[in-house]
Amino acid sequence: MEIQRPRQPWVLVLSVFAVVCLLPTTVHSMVRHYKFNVVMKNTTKLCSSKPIVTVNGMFPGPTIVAREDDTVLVKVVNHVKYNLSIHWHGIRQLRTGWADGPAYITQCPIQTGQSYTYNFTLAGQRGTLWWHAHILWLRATVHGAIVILPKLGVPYPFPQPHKEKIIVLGEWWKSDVEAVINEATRSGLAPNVSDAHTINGHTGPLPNCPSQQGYGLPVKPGKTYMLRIVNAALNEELFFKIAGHELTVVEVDAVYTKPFKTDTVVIAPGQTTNVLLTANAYAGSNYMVAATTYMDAPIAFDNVTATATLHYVGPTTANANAAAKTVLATLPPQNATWVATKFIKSLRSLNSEEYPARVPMNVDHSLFFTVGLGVNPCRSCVNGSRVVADINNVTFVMPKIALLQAHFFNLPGVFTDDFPARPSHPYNYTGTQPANPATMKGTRLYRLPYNARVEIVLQDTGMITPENHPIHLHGFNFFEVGRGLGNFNQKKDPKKFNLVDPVERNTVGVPAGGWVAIRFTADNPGVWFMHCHLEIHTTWGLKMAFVVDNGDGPNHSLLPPPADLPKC
Ligand SMILES: *[C@@H]1O[C@H](CO)[C@@H](O)[C@H](O)[C@H]1NC(C)=O
Ligand SMILES: *[C@@H]1O[C@H](CO)[C@@H](O)[C@H](O)[C@H]1NC(C)=O
Ligand SMILES: *[C@@H]1O[C@H](CO)[C@@H](O)[C@H](O)[C@H]1NC(C)=O
Ligand SMILES: *[C@@H]1O[C@H](CO)[C@@H](O)[C@H](O)[C@H]1NC(C)=O
Ligand SMILES: *[C@@H]1O[C@H](CO)[C@@H](O)[C@H](O)[C@H]1NC(C)=O
Ligand SMILES: *[C@@H]1O[C@H](CO)[C@@H](O)[C@H](O)[C@H]1NC(C)=O
Ligand SMILES: *[C@@H]1O[C@H](CO)[C@@H](O)[C@H](O)[C@H]1NC(C)=O
Ligand SMILES: *[C@@H]1O[C@H](CO)[C@@H](O)[C@H](O)[C@H]1NC(C)=O
Ligand SMILES: *[C@@H]1O[C@H](CO)[C@@H](O)[C@H](O)[C@H]1NC(C)=O
Ligand SMILES: *[C@@H]1O[C@H](CO)[C@@H](O)[C@H](O)[C@H]1NC(C)=O
Ligand SMILES: [Cu+2]
Repeated sequence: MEIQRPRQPWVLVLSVFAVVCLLPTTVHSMVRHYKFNVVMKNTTKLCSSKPIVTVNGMFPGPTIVAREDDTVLVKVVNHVKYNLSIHWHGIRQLRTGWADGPAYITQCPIQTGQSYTYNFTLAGQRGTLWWHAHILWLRATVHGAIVILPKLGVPYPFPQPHKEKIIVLGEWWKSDVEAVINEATRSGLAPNVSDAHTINGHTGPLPNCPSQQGYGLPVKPGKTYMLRIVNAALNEELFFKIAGHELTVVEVDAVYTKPFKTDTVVIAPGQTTNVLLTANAYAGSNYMVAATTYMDAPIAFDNVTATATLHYVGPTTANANAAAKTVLATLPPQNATWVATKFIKSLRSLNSEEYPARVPMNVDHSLFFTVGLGVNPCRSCVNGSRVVADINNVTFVMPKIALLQAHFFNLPGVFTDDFPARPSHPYNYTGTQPANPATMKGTRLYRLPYNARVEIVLQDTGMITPENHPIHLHGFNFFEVGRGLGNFNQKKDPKKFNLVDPVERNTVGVPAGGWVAIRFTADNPGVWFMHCHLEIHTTWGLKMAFVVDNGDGPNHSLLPPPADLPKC
């Protein structure tokens, strides 16, 4: 994914490098205009073709490239039969919640034939993020990377790489994805798992489709590259690996980390990871690049590995020839929890003078949220029951109009602000499960005053099965101050919290049968969604929202809605 041709003169769809060269050197922040035409596009993978929803006919979609402090305007025009909205995943959206994107949370959907211009400023962030549809299961094909370059003249806190490459990992179904989730919603059962994974839109050759080309990653001997990796898969955490090469992690979720070396990257849906790759292996071989599922619960998963090829190029090593031997990657087994744990425990904020970790030392709101599955009665479903998911036993019900509008205009009857701060009936979450796996329904929010310091312990439950849940919070970054297996212990565990250099991010994996503690400061007024980034769990109801009140004065208040905000 390097050079993509602009569809229209005013559509900036260039490579990272091209844009770097074109950036004017006199202006310090600029307004960047993009146009996203959402259109169907017939696409062939796994040797069969189907129409998919795309932005500008591309899969993955166009990359947004901007600098810290720039304002980004994206005009989204909906030419497809589905309702649509787009989320700018990880962008803080300070006071601009109207541009966040989750349908029925911060906006009504952009209906067929309509358009909406997302308007937001990139304040205090630099690194890789991504954008994706935030309605139905459209994000399977409606997604792309966001590259936020540092301010002009500000270097990376690591040696400048020779080149940068975007690596978007995805999941592909042979069937229409909306048919897959509709079928599951009707039956009350889990949806079909995907048929393949993709690396920048390519599966690589597969036994049942050997002609399928893989993505190619050309490198020059001795040079260092930065890979900006995005996990855009719907339901699967992934291991990412390049045979014969070590990777140095330098950033996650657009926050610099202390660099560390690894041979395997672990990345959950919603997360991004920047790594440095030095081309220092034998240049006469090709090397397999692989993305494969990490799943340590007894749940069906897509076991098809996506492959790409790293190959050396240059005056003395013109080995782009297919005859060169390919060194295969040794992949961890799907249930290699130890590989995931080692990777996750290595992540630390850089916490330098320039990039300090501003961890809240004290907490005003201490929340304990269980995350897990449940089963509710359903007359029309297979065997009369439906699998659901919940936070603190509440299966979230989507409202009919956007929560942010209801909040801003004080519309009654859309939501209540009584989301439980802790379970009403505590039990041994990772032990024997209660006989009744039912949940309750509600559109319940948790209210926070401006600047409240918040701690949330996210506790996985074993209801139906323990499982890893990548939890994503909109509107904020948070610090992962602690994690562990079993039940969180309020007396012992906080003593082990890292309040010095914990990793700062927007999506965190709650380990299967364990817990994670996060902290953030609620310095962004608005309504902010929090949900599992496994799309099936979100669909099943593993979601809630915070309503953060305005602070003092206009600078600490939500802006009024833009004139073209879609209506319900
Ligand atoms: C996709 O292909 C079908 C038939 O193969 C055709 O009818 C349809 O017009 C094509 N759609 C697009 C968007 O190209
Ligand atoms: C974008 O939002 C800012 C306020 O944050 C406003 O000043 C500006 O006019 C908006 N731009 C457009 C094109 O609507
Ligand atoms: C799901 O998988 C089953 C079994 O392979 C198949 O019969 C069904 O058509 C699939 N559903 C969709 C929507 O592809
Ligand atoms: C992947 O899963 C399918 C279906 O469960 C199974 O038939 C196949 O053997 C598995 N392949 C590998 C490589 O494990
Ligand atoms: C991982 O899965 C393999 C089978 O695929 C099984 O033999 C092994 O016990 C599992 N390991 C763990 C730690 O669950
Ligand atoms: C439905 O119930 C039947 C009979 O108890 C059982 O055999 C079957 O496995 C159940 N199906 C599912 C999907 O749970
Ligand atoms: C919770 O369940 C686990 C697993 O069965 C058990 O080891 C543990 O002792 C239980 N804890 C309590 C407080 O009962
Ligand atoms: C969850 O709520 C349902 C419905 O009110 C109730 O039946 C169930 O016992 C509750 N479960 C827990 C663990 O609180
Ligand atoms: C609001 O913020 C702007 C821009 O940062 C600043 O110029 C202005 O003084 C602030 N106003 C108040 C009342 O703090
Ligand atoms: C699209 O969104 C509008 C506004 O919420 C809603 O009235 C309509 O039913 C939706 N259309 C579909 C097909 O879901
Ligand atoms: Cu989940």
